[in-house]
Amino acid sequence: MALERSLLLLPLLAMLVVSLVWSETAAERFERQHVDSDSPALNDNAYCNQMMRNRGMTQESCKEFNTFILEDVRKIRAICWNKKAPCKYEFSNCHRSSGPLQVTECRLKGNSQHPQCKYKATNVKKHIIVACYGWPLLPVHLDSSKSHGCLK
Ligand code: U3P
Repeated sequence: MALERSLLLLPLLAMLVVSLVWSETAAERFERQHVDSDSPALNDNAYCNQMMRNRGMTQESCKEFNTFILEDVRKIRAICWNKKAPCKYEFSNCHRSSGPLQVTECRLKGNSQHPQCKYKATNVKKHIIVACYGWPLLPVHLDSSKSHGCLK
C-alpha cells in the first residue's frame, strides 16, 4: 500500500521539479521583454517586428507598447542600487537610472492584425524607472521610460 502510494507520488514530484526548473522568474521575464544588450540603435521597424516576436510578446495578442533597453545588462541591473524613486503604477520599490539610457520603443501600428503584429520603432535616450525585488535585488518590472500611460 505504502509502495503504491509512493509510486503514485513519484510522477507528481517529477512534474513539480520540471515545472520549477522551467518556470521563468520575474527577473528573467523582465530581461526577456526589456533587455537587448547586443543591438545597435537602429530606427528600424523590422527590429521591433522581429524582437517582439522572438521575445514572445505576440503569441496570444500583439503587445501594444514595449521598450527594449540597449545597454549592458549589468548596467540595467545596477539601477536597483540607486536611491528609491516614486513608482508610476501599482508597484513599489522603484529606482531610476542615474543617466539617460539608449532605448528602442516599439509601438503597435493601428492597422496591425494578430498574428501579423507590425510595430513602429523609435530610438531615444531617456531615464528609465524599474521596480526591483528579490535577493539579489533585480529589476522585475519596467515602470516607465516615458511620461504617460501603462499599456499592456
Ligand atoms: N512598458 C514599457 N515601456 C514603458 C512603459 C511600460 O515597455 O515605458 P512589465 O511589468 O515591465 O511587463 O506598464 C505596463 C507594461 O508596459 C510594463 O510592464 C512594460 O511591459 C510596458
